[in-house]
Amino acid sequence: MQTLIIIPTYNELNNIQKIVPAVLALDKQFSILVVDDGSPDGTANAVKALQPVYPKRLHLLERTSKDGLGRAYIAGFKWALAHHYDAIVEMDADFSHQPCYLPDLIKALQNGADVALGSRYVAGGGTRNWSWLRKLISRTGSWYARTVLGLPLRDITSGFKAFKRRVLETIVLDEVGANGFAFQVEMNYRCYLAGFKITECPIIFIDREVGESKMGMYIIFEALLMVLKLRLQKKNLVAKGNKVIT
Ligand SMILES: Nc1nc2c(ncn2[C@@H]2O[C@H](COP(=O)(O)OP(=O)(O)OP(=O)(O)O)[C@@H](O)[C@H]2O)c(=O)[nH]1
Ligand SMILES: [Mg+2]
Repeated sequence: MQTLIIIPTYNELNNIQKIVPAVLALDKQFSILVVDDGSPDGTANAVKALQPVYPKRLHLLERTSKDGLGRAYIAGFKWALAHHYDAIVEMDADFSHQPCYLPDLIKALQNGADVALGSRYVAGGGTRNWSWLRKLISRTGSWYARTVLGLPLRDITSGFKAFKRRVLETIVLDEVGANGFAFQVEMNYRCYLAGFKITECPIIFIDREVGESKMGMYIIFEALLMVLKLRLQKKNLVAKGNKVIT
């Protein structure tokens, strides 16, 4: 499967220089799109410097200012659909999402899943070096979203996931409203309501070692409200999301 791994970045200079080689060494069919929001630390320039090493396999989408993870991914998805990729992957730059799990996600798609979710909360999955507070926020968030939305998934906020192309062709990308933490929840909900098969693959999630976190209270509040909003919009989403799946 020709696979595009989308890595959104904001001030990830040190991480991007390491994650690009680690990902591209795994499989000749893997390419990367870095979506950078004008990182002041020069992340985009580091990508440009690496591009000649990986002809046609390392791409860069530059946006002018920090506009949130969700918007960066939507821009990346549109770029992917304008090119010929069979699978599109979401992945953080900070090595919380270990490249070694990428083949598992792709294998899950080949075995029939439409969406393969890197999951901390299924057998074999877990977290390393996370503070009790991050664990609590993540577990509670997953429970809250699962309960309110009735989603049969364990790790609803995971940002390490692979989509078959047709999934992103079906979801109305311009209508995805969430931007922070809730973006992952909203994408899962839209995929579920559209009838796509979502499979969870175990991953061990490692806390970032380098660079600064972009998590904040605003992102948590947005997530709490967004889940309620999605639940209220359910009828509308079902009507719009359920295009005929071939
Ligand atoms: N393009 C873009 N990338 C972003 C933005 N916010 C975060 N990112 C990137 O999205 C990925 C996830 O962000 P993180 O800061 O790691 O968020 P997190 O994993 O919830 O929190 P920590 O790992 O604790 O820092 C990283 O690769 C970030 O550089 C943004 O506004 N624009
Ligand atoms: Mg992170």
